[in-house]
Amino acid sequence: MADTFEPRPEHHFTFGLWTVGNPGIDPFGVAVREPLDPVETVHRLADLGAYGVSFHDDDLVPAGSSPTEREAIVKRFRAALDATGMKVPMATTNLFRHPVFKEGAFTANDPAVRRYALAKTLDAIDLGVELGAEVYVMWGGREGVEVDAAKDPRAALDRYAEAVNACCAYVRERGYRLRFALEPKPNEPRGDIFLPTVGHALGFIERLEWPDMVGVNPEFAHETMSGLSFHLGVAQALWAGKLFHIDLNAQRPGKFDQDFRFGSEGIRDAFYLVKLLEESGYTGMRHFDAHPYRTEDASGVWDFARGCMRTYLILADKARRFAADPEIAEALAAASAAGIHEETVPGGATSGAAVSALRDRVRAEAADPAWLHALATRGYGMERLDQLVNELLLGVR
Ligand code: GLT
Ligand code: MN
Ligand code: MN
Repeated sequence: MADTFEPRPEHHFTFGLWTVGNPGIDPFGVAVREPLDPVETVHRLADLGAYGVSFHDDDLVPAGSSPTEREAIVKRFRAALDATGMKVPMATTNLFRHPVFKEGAFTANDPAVRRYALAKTLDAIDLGVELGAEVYVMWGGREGVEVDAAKDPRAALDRYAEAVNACCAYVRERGYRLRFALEPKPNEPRGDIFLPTVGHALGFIERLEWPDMVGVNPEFAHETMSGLSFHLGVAQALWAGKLFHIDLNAQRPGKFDQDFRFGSEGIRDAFYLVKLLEESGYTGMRHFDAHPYRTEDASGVWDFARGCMRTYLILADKARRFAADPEIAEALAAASAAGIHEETVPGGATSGAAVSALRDRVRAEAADPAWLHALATRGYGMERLDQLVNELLLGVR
């Protein structure tokens, strides 16, 4: 049944083939669902109103396929894309499943493993670009350590940077229109992973050869695992002009990487995130990197996919209501929320003279104890504001 929250291609919702295709394997149990044919995935997601799909090289072309098999697979997949109008905005490499990557891929101690990882990535870049990808995600799940004695972490970062530089050099040489997005994660499957948070990744990018070609792909679950605010991490990525892609899902802090349906946990965090994305003018994909509960059969998989997209649209609607709500506007005024947009140093913080003039002015004002007392004792009305947001989210306003 159609309603206001019906997903449509212009909403730019995308799913990894590995998400709806997740068979429900966990460290304690075997698969509970049959593998999904990527062509069926494209059709089902198109029917649900998605914009496109993403994939790891091996999700589409199983490892060990011959060139003829690859060609047949790509042809059949492209036919599904053409028939549905679905796009492939992002692609990535599986550098974590094969045992060869058990000690790392781009940061493995053994140069032969690193070279294999790089060659596999270049092949996967060709495949992604062939199908239209403009963003290439790098999630370094195996780039990490359990035994600190065995790896020089500074050299590992050199090798990591070298691998990203090599991929950029290849893309430039080929003339591809492709940008890279590094995906941070603190741990799992490795004990500790390099580039554990958005902040670490942003710092790393600035040391690369072509920093403009590289941004981030933050994931809700991963920042939340670190006990961090996803909303603030994404805000900083936007501020730095580095939000090239995003992985939406749900996660409770302090747990394994749950990758639940978007909005199923942390609904307030999800709300502030959607509000941020919608208000920032972010034009990229709203990509779901989540998977259905292990309890689900084939039909539950599509309930899951539909739920991710509907929750996003519902929260986008809540964000519009937030902006239009007069009582919320009053509470925001009481909190001086607009004040954050005013320059601290009128005329610009880069002028030493303006900074000194400001100091002199403030000194004079602060000499009056009443002035400081008024600032110190004022209220911000945030209890009221926060409750208004709760009531908005709970559907009573
Ligand atoms: C894997 C991981 C995700 C990454 C995918 C891209 S693979 O499912 O858990 O967070 O985004 O490599
Ligand atoms: Mn995850
Ligand atoms: Mn992810």
